[in-house]
Amino acid sequence: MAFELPALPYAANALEPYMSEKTFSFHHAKHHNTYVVNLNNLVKDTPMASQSLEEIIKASAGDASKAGIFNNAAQVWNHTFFWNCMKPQGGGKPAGALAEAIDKSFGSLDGFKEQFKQAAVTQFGSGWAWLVIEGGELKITKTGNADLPMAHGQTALLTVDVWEHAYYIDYQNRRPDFVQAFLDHLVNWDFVSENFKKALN
Ligand code: MN3
Repeated sequence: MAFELPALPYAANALEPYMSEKTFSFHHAKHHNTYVVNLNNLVKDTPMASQSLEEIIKASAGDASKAGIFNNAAQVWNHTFFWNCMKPQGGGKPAGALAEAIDKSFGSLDGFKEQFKQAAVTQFGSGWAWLVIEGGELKITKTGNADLPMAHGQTALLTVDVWEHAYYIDYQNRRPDFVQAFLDHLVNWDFVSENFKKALN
């Protein structure tokens, strides 16, 4: 069964003006779709064709002979996760146990935002910034290219894509402005909270 490009969890113009329909027309319909097409071509007629996306990612991580498979599988996962990390009228504040954990780990929500933004801005070249949980502790990390927390024994709670294709149409070279808008107006804290609860169970 081939992998399919998942539909966006909102309309392609729903995150305007912070992320434009034009950005989605490339980022979802072209970039994300290309990773899906490439992955299907790479695993076709191999034992991996019957594996889940997560199984493929874990089986190919760190294996140089499977770098193409890892890169495309991880990018399929990363983008689907990223779309779900955002919602219209997002941003605001987390609630409940997640809010308490963020305060404990980063001092405050503002402290978290500052450190997350710093990770996103200092990721040299293409990659991702993450809020992860590892051994019960919240951590902020960054990864290059397609790399992701799953390959490092961590569970992803939140991510932002800092490849130039994620922001160039709307922000040109201003990655810090993009990350700030993501934090202030786009983050879907309900999704992050669900991920947090699942990771603790
Ligand atoms: Mn991308």
